[in-house]
Amino acid sequence: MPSVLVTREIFPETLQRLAGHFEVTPNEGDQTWAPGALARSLAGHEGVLVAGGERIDAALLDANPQLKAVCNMAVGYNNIDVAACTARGVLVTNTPDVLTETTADFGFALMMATARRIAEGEHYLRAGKWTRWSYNLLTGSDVHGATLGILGMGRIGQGIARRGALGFGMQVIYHNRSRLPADQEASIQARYVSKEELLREADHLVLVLPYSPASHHAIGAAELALMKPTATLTNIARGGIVDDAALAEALKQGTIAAAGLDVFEGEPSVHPGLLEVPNVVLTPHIASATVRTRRAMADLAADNLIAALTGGRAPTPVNPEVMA
Ligand code: 8YV
Repeated sequence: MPSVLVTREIFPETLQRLAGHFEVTPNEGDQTWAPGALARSLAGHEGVLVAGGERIDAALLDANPQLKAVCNMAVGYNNIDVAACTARGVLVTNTPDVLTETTADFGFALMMATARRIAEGEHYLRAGKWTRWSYNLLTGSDVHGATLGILGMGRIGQGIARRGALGFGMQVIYHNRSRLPADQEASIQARYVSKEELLREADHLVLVLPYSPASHHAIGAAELALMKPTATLTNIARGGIVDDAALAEALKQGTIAAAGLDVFEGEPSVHPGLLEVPNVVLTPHIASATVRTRRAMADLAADNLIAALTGGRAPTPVNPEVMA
């Protein structure tokens, strides 16, 4: 029986299912991995279910030449050196589609919470500061009818665009590495613009692009300076796409009005400047976190692992050339 490691605590049902095919080493007690510990613990395992974004790099692969499959329980796979895996014949899989609508719901919710100052309102009330009605208490900016800017127009970006255009009458503009075909643009009523126009025109800018060296600090001080002082920025993509220090400063100076962040550079640590400013809604990387979606992600990661190591075809490969 092949043997596999699961990097984080996951649904017991998923572990049971895997145990029908493999010798399974779970992460008992959901321990975090010290540097180098994962590479050592992978000794003897042919597969790994990467549940918490753990880093799989060339050094880890070199230390584990027996490894055949790396199955990420996430759609994003910037934690995995895919080229190094491919060069060594290691299959990489991810969990696309099953989380698209849930993540788009969350992106929209975080954008709304940011625009309408919902978290600030809750803190204000809990702190006992609410003593009277006031015409300008926590006034935010409208979402309906506003211009929604989307940077990155994959499946989740399109889900957010659809919500904005069809549900809230927003004008949707987007920028992406490649432009969508005209019929797809029409179906989500989105207009392609340059990155500069996106930054200048958006009332609410949502980041939904994958992280790569090319998208590192795609939003920094210069980009924030182009945005409207009334604009909001929402990041549900990856930390590292935003320069968090520059964003904290921009929020402090009023360069933009507010931000909603589900992902951070160096998470779970959060830049102290972001913790100090009131005009930011902070959530702990939970955009895909509904029970149904997390189950679907775990099921799909398990489907991939089982297929990869038992002679089947993995349903959602990242480097399908390895299966040829
Ligand atoms: C994961 C995510 O839960 O799918 C992604 O890319 O960001 C989340 O849904 C997270 O990456 C942990 O694996």
